Amino acid sequence: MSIIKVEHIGIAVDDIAQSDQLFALLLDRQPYKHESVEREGITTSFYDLGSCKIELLESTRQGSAIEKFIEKRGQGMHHLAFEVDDIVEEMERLRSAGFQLLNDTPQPGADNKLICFLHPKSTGGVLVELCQEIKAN
Ligand code: CMX
Repeated sequence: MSIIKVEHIGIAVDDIAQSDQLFALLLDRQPYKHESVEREGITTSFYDLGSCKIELLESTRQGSAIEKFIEKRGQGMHHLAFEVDDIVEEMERLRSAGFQLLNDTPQPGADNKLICFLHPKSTGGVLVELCQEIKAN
């Protein structure tokens, strides 16, 4: 098995505190985690829906991918993340199939994951993330 399921949907927001109020009301639950990812210049909150999660993303750095996205398109759906069981193997499969990978090697991401993004120009306009849980040895 390669792609297992939709792990989460990423939503770019202007103000995470404000959006947390909206999404807590919409989803009828509180976020289970707030986490900043320095390398990406973002802060996040995660909502657990059982089979899938919702990730809110706010930019914390000028020029970050989230800031650029909101400038161009406004708040809204930013990426679709698929859980994979072997990210290196899956990256190789997709690279060979002609998809444009945005990372040469898996990178550490939020929520204890190794991640890799695929350019939306090669995936029909959807920014796709592959993610694999980092397991403690
Ligand atoms: N979904 C769909 N299309 C997107 C997009 C997105 N999230 N972000 C940008 N695009 C589009 C742009 O609108 C642009 O389209 P047009 O040429 O039609 O205007 C096109 O992709 C290319 O844009 P670009 O200007 O060449 O490139 P950007 O500088 O906007 O970068 C991208 C786009 C995807 C390469 C960059 O955002 C990236 O590297 N993303 C991966 C990292 C990331 O998103 N990190 C934040 C989340 C981290 C996390 O969840 O942990």
